[in-house]
Amino acid sequence: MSSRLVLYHGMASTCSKKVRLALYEKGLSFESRLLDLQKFEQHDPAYVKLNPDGVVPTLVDAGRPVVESSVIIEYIDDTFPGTPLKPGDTWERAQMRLWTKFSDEVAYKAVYAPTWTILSKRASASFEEDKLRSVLARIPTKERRDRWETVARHGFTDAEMQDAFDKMHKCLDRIEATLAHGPWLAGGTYSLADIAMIPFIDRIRNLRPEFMPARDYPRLTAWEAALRARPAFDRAFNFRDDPRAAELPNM
Ligand SMILES: N[C@@H](CCC(=O)N[C@@H](CS)C(=O)NCC(=O)O)C(=O)O
Repeated sequence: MSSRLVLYHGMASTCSKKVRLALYEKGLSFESRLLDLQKFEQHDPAYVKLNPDGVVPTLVDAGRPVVESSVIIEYIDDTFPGTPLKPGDTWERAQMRLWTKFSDEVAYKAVYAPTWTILSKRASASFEEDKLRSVLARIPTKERRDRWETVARHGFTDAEMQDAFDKMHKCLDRIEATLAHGPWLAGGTYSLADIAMIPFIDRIRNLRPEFMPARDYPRLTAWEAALRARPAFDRAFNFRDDPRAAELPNM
């Protein structure tokens, strides 16, 4: 039987982990369509019809696509029963939305360049001049085309990498400060704020563990441990519900 929900996602993709975590927290099952981002499957014209930016994730609910990870996780919570993932208190809900916004605007940029510097090695066979031109031609937005060209031709500059590292510190410091009023990012309730930020903190831990010693970040360390202990975390981050999962890198 085909599932009402179909998720197009990437194995290592932080934005996809946000969405998988929300789905599993709600106890939802979905049909998985894992895309190989280093083989540019996200630029397939059929997929671009669902996601005009040619990026993952996209959640399709009964034939209707929803894009943008922060929008998708709120859609999931609004649409399906189960544990609410938004605080009942409206001030806390506003804090939650500031975190989902921050995850898109700052946390994403903290990990993008360092992550792609590592993952793009798998894509390098496509970076020879003749192949590269056809890869770039299929990318639907100028922003992404420019980014892929940067990755393929010379990599990110030292200034771009430094900017990413500065943003990593900003994420860690802001979480540590906020959790003084925890135990969760929006306050008393586990919410989409935690779901939106943990994939980026997990990625910073993979890339730069020395940035986050427990002695400097005791509250963040406890928060991260509490999140990792939730059953949905393992399912979302060590995703196995697709035969393709074993073939793809997970950072
Ligand atoms: N703001 C978007 C960002 C989506 C995004 O950049 N996804 C990355 C993976 S985390 C991607 O598909 N990259 C492939 C590419 O740029 O070609 C969201 O949150 O959904």
